[in-house]
Parts: sequence; structure tokens; C-alpha cells
Amino acid sequence: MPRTGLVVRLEADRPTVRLEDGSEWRCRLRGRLRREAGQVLVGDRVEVTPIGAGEGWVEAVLPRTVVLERPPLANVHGLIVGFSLRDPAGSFTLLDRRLVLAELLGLQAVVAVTKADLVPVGERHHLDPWAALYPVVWTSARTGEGLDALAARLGTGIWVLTGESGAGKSSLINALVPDAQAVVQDLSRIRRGRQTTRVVRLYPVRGAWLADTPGFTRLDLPRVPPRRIRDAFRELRPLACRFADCLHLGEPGCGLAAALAAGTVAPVRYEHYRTFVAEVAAGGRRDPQGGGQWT
Ligand SMILES: Nc1nc2c(ncn2[C@@H]2O[C@H](COP(=O)(O)OP(=O)(O)OP(=O)(O)O)[C@@H](O)[C@H]2O)c(=O)[nH]1
Ligand SMILES: [Mg+2]
Ligand SMILES: [Zn+2]
Repeated sequence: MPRTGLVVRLEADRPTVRLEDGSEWRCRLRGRLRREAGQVLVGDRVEVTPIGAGEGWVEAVLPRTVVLERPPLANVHGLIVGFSLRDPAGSFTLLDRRLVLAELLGLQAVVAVTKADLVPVGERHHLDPWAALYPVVWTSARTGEGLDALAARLGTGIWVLTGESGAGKSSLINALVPDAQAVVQDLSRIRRGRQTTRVVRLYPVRGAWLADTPGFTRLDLPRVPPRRIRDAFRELRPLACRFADCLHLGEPGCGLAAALAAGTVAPVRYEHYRTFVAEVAAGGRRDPQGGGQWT
């Protein structure tokens, strides 16, 4: 009888599979799974049979839900966006880019503000526009602030920790998972453009699983039609406009001005919305063949 487990690590065709009893098997892939790369991903639920002590065969991969390409991960439930307000001062545009990606992929999103020990309480209002829309948890790997609150948000799913280089993602994982030993790097090296985190693996955090990722400073939105970007901005969904397909870019009878005046849409978020819409629209013009990919 095969047993079911979770691929928590993958090194060159050799997945590490965690079984329900907490044991981990170093596994090999059955021939048909080995033939093509990407047949087995970290995050996959797999059926395994034993070879010997602590070793097994991966016999089959169970059906997947969401698959991420970068980093390669299966069955992702949500994104944790790590964001530092200080040292380094994170980019709010990149924060929104990541949140838009989460929405486009149908993933949950939580904002983990890192290095809270460096941010006086009086400055925390900078995150208010996001706190109105997403769970925003103030965390510090240094003091332990917010770690329980963050872990409590995760439930039992697979979460990807994303964010700019130097934001403190690996430090956060180390603080959440005592024996994680995720590599933390000096900010001076990060400023010279070196990213630390490469291997994809899942760390257990209570009932959930967490994957570290390297920070990317450049993050392109997929080629989608502007209305998909509009729908990715949660606060724009309830706007009352004359036209149902209103993009809130100056159309007659648009409800945007009223929403800005009422404070349900934050100017900073709307600015990012305009930037992203212009970007996907320009992408569409550059490559008319790509139109078919728009869904
Ligand atoms: N003051 C303070 N510094 C922190 C905290 N967490 C991380 N740092 C520092 O921030 C720097 C970068 O931390 P990392 O955890 O390597 O950042 P990262 O987001 O994993 O970076 P990449 O892997 O390059 O994407 C290190 O010098 C850490 O010591 C924190 O809670 N407070
Ligand atoms: Mg890292
Ligand atoms: Zn409108």
C-alpha cells in the first residue's frame, strides 16, 4: 500500500518526502516521473513506497492546485509579502505588484512588515492603506514581535514568503522555525546585488508550510487585460460607476472620485493601479500576437 506524503525539498531528482507521521524519506523517482523535469515539484502530494530505511520511491503525483513557476512550487495557498519600512526602505509599488500577483493567481495574501524593531509605533500608519485590505502583521525576527500572530494566520496551507532582497525573509523563517538555518546575509552584500536564497524547500510552521524565496527587485506582471488588474484591486470592486466595464480612468459617471473622497480608495493604491494598467496595456501593444494569452 503506497503512503501519501508532501515533497518538502528537491535536489536533482531526489525529493525529500514528509509523511504524515512526521518522518522524512529521501526518495527516488519512478522512471516515468524522471523522464521529464517538473514532473515532481516541491509542494506536491505524492504516493510513496518504501525502498529501505528512510528511503522510498515516488510512485505518483496527486492532482495539483496552483502551480508557481518562480519559484517552482505546487499547491500554493498564499503569499506572505515581506516588507521592510526601514533598512532598507521597501518600495510600496513592489509591495502592490506582489499583492496584484497574488490576486491574479487566486492566492491569499498576508503582509508581514519586517524589522518592526526599527519602526516607531508613530510611523506605522504608513501601512494603513494596506491594513484596510489585507492582514498586515508587524514582525521582528530580532525581538520576536508578531511571530505568533503571523503563524496563526497561516492555517494549514503552503505559503510562499516573497519580498525584496534584504527585507528579512530568511531571518523571519529562522525566527519562526528554530532549526531552519535559512541563510541570512549581510545587508552590505545584498546592496551589492547578491541574493542569498536559492534552494526551494518547505519549512514547517505549526500546521502550515513556508517556502523562502530570493528577493527580486524586478517583477513583471503577466500579460493580462486591464480589467484583470482592475479586479486585482479589491477596493475598486465595489465602485458604483455608470458603465459596468468602467476602468476608473476618467470615464463619465465613474465612481472613483466619490470613493477617493470617502477614503475607501487610497491615492497611493490608485496611483499604482494606473501604473500597472498602463504597463499591461503597453505590453499588449508591443506584441499583438500575445493577445491570445489574455484571459
Ligand atoms: N533590525 C532588524 N534587522 C533584521 C531583522 N530581520 C533581518 N534583519 C537584517 O536584515 C538583513 C537581511 O536579512 P535576510 O533575512 O537575509 O533578508 P532576505 O529578505 O532573506 O534577503 P534575500 O534572501 O537576499 O532576498 C540581515 O542583515 C538581517 O540581520 C529584524 O527583525 N530586525
Ligand atoms: Mg533570504
Ligand atoms: Zn469607474
